Amino acid sequence: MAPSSDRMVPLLLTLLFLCLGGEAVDRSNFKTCEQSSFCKRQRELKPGQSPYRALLDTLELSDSRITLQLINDNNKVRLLLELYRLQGNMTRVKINELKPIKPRYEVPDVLITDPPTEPMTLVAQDENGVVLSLGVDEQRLIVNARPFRLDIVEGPKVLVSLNSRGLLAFEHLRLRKDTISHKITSTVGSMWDSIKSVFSSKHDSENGGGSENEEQGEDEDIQPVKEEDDKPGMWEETFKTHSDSKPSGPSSISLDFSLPGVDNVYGIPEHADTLKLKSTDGGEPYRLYNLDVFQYELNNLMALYGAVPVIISHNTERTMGLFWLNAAETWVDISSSSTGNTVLGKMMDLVQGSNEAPHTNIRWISESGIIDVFVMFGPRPNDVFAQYASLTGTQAFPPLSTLGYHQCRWNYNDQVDVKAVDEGFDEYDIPYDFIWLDIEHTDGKRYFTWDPNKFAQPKKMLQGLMDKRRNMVAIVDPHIKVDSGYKIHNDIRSKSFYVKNKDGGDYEGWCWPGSSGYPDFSNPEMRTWWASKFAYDQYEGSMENLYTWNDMNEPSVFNGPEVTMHKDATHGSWEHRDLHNIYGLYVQMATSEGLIKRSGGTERPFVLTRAFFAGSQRYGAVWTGDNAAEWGHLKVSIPMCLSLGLVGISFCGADVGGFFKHPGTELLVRWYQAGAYQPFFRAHAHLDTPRREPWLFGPDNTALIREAIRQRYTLLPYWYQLFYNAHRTGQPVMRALWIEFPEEPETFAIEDEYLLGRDLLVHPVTDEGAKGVTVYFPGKREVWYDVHTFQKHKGAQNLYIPVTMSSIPVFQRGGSIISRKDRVRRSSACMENDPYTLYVALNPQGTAEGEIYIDDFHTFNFEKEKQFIHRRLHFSDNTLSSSNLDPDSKFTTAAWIEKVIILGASRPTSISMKTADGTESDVEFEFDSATSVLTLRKPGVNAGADWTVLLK
Ligand code: NBV
Repeated sequence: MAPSSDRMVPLLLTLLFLCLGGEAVDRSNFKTCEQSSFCKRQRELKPGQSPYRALLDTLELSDSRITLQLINDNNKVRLLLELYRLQGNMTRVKINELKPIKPRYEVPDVLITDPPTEPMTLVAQDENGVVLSLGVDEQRLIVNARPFRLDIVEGPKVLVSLNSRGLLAFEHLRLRKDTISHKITSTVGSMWDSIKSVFSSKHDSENGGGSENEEQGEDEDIQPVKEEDDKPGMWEETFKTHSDSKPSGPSSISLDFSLPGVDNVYGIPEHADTLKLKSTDGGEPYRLYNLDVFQYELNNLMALYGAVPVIISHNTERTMGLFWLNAAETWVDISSSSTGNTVLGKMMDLVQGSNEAPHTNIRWISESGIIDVFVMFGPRPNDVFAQYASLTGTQAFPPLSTLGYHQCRWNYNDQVDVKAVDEGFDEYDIPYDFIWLDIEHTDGKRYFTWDPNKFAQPKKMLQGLMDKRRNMVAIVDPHIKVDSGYKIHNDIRSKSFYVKNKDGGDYEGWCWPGSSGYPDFSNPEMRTWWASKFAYDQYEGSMENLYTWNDMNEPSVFNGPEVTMHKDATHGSWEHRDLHNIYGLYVQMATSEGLIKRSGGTERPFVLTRAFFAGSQRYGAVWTGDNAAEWGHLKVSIPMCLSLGLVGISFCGADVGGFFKHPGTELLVRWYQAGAYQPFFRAHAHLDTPRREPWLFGPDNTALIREAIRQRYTLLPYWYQLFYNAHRTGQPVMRALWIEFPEEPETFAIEDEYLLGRDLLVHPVTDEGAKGVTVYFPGKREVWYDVHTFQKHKGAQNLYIPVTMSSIPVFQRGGSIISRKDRVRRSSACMENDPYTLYVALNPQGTAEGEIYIDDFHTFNFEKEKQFIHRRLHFSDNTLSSSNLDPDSKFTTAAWIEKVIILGASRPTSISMKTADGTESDVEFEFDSATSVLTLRKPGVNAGADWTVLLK
């Protein structure tokens, strides 16, 4: 039988991709800064020539907000500067046109609340500037009038300067030349006039009427078109065969930030590059523009699937953050140097009293929108995480099962295949929690449906998994097949929920189903409708143990410019250009709301997304997309996930084994070993690769993979506790070493090892043929215990640790207590009530401290009803005790403590256990003097109870 056209389309598209893509990324599909006209225009501006001046007589100071007009002395266009002091040691700086001819996009839905403000007071003012007190730690904000410049100082130190290099540039909205010449007579002209007058009066009243002084009178709102309006790409831009009609003309914005004393900056994922950001001097800037990059390359600054416009700066004294809230295409230039020879640089040197100090300059450039930037002053790393979390929220607390192992490939062929793979895990005694279905499970790439032949009884399949306490994830992509026989499409079309093209029709592009529409996820009504489609009676064949994967949500448009949506497509009154980088967030947001709703608000959702933005942490997990089965890709998964963790997105992982190509067994085993210690642990593979289930590589390799996965399962209590902590505080689960050792410069560039929480140091083996790894043990006063051999290593040194194929170098910090479940079963749910083992690793002072967190592992009751157990475990003076961290919490568990293992102990004569009711009993123990390990057997207390163990 000839393949149906439904099946031919993806086949052809895959072939096309393979032919076009070849072996590595085709860079010519993606713009360089030079090819992106606004980036080019902005980068041509030279530092030290700022045309902006602050009009001090326009200063208005209310308790919590300061406004001040800025004027561009070249074209007389005015900007409105707004300053806010935010609670929690942050400052917000907004700059917009004073009177734009139409509103400019301000990113909604990212901030979780209107950030609470604090008062600022005027300290001094003269004709050169203004000094304001920010209320804390002698922090002051200094506005320099000519040229405009903002410095935030603390005591004698400059923390950050804005526009100190004079690169503030605001391309004001303007009318096209030909529109202006016909303004009086044409309908378009009068339409513009009415839009303009409605908007100006609204804006005037919001901004206290503005100032009517000489430079920008009423009739000057529409500027005569000058030379500067005619630069290439301002009114139309062509890239390859695509043209961008730019209905609003030029609209880009830029601002520079100087960070004296700083030479380490991190963040702005997603790039397949180093953790510590590099200088872009003489090269390409970092690009933030969510794109589906086929076969992405390592070590370059090209954009990838997601974008979080946050930079974290760090030196031994202070950690700070800059959050540039803009969802348009953005480029970031970074240069690190001493202040140099410019006049401004010399001034800065004077303020700092040195010209030797390191210095980092950061420049953000975005295509449209406004300048809205949050400066987070730390000063410690955890303060910055708390500050950013107060703005954009924290990591969604995932169901425990999602922290287990996930088995995926493109594709599991049919129900029989799923069953066989599921049984394989039992046969080979390997635990797993989720099996995944990729796009081929659908009826012709119509999401929310099942292939009628291959997946004829989805409920039967899901029930089979449920009986084994396992789960499934099925893909739901956001491109919708244009097909009048497909209800989802018909509904979206009839409700006019699709993104529109520039001419007002439904935007159509090519994706897996062939011709596809793209729902406008920026529309809240559309999102509510989408969410309703996950109801059990809407999504046929779905059950409670079916969760969702959103792929291709950059969005990917095979025949679009740079494989994405045309920028002049529209979302209501906004262009796609304005909100491109937040589209993917909205897709995951709507999907996760759907999963919550289908359970009546009780169950925690799980949604994996490929595209993301600031705030995406609130909606689920992220993975690093289509990597390859190469050692370099295994290595880069660490800095990629560390960078995401720094900006709030903790639930991160890379395709274990590599998506493209087929890994050798050594690479595959090493990848499992590394993946078992990364937050999202999923194996995945391309359609064209040979099968890779863990038992296909011979018994020795199966055993190694089994052991790696089992290690993951034993540590689930710790992972769960770390995610609970991330959910409450914004602190990353997977942490760069410098976060915990901020005063130790040796840690600042380390990216081949990391910490899980505070207490587990992980250095996966990521080199082919490795016989050892060099581990940096941080902390002068720390000791670290090998979790497998219990060997103790002193901190603040590099040590060569020999490895074999079974080694996963992991070390527990002395001074910590980690809870594990050492009896591994089929899936995490099967281990729910299993007993805990406490690993107490003593520091040189003979003390240790940790936590244990338990709840029902899947509902929101922990939040709504305080149904949880959260206890502090503490060891000092030979006494180990468990005490309640939250007296209002209520939950009971059947799980008990079956063992306590104390590392770095000495031999006691006896051990007794005292419970809350006063009963005391002896505890059996063993002491190994060779390793100094003391093992307490069956202390026999409930994991939720108060108790004390006394070593005599
Ligand atoms: O849905 C197919 C794949 C998926 O397996 C992969 O994980 C995604 O990143 N998808 C991309 C589309 C095609 C990739 C060539």
